[in-house]
Amino acid sequence: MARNSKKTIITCAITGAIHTPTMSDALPYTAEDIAGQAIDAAQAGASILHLHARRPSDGGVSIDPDTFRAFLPRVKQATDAVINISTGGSLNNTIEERIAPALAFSPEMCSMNMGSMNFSFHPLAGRYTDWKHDWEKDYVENSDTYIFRNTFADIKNAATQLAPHDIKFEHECYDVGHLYNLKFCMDIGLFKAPIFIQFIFGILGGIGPEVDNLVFMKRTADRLFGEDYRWSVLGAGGSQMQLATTASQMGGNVRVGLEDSLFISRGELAQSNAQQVQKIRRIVEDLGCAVASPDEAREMLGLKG
Ligand code: KMH
Ligand code: ZN
Repeated sequence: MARNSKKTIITCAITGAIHTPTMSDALPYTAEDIAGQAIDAAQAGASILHLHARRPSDGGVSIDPDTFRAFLPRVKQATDAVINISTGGSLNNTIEERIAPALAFSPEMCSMNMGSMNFSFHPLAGRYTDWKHDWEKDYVENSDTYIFRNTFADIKNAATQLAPHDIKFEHECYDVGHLYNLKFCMDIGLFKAPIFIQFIFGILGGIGPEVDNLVFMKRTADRLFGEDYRWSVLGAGGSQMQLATTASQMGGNVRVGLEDSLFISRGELAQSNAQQVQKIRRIVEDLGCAVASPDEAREMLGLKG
């Protein structure tokens, strides 16, 4: 399969671990709402559903497999979308805790974060709203609580435990150095080609959301991985639709969803995940590309099915 397939895979990341329900009424956190929005997103054209779980009581992040169990069967029963379970957890979970849901459900895909970093919701991502938060003060004074730990030992530990499950990883690369980390991990035998890379832009602590940076990440990945990789783009906050559009025109795949941005356009909160999927689907198709079905995505990425 050619790397730059004409079909575009849309991933939808339904709720994540960063945004809070106080920021948008649309952010799902009960099992019912996560399932409902995931099903709607799949019906709108998302062939991969990237899933986190949350506590139904207050919307906080949960890595308890039981909270996934509360919505996964419903999603699987109602759609044939590829299930992608996050191993990101929250910033204070250990890697053991973070991989527990993927080990419990052995999905077709799960995330694999490729480096340690300061990880903050970018202040600019909220520039269109009146959210009350002193981002700068918080991030500086509480820096220690914003460290996203993904050491080589963590990556090796996760990769080794997940290997028997034949799960395709969504390699989360937040900066160009993470591509070199990934290459190193391949060289020492942790991951086998073809790999699937999610280029991530606009997280404070990672590379910024400029098109130049997308071209740079892509060119670097071409150099490091040649024909051995497939790729997708995630722009956080206000960069979501612009970078997804650019990626689709460059032959890549796209990720949208309320995990990555709460907006549908400048100053306007999205009503749902499906609304974002509909928008990027319309753009991709208007610009002459076709959207991949779940089975086409399975074939393009070489999933276990
Ligand atoms: N929250 C995104 C920027 C994960 O779930 O492992 C990256 C992500 C990580 O989706
Ligand atoms: Zn995620």
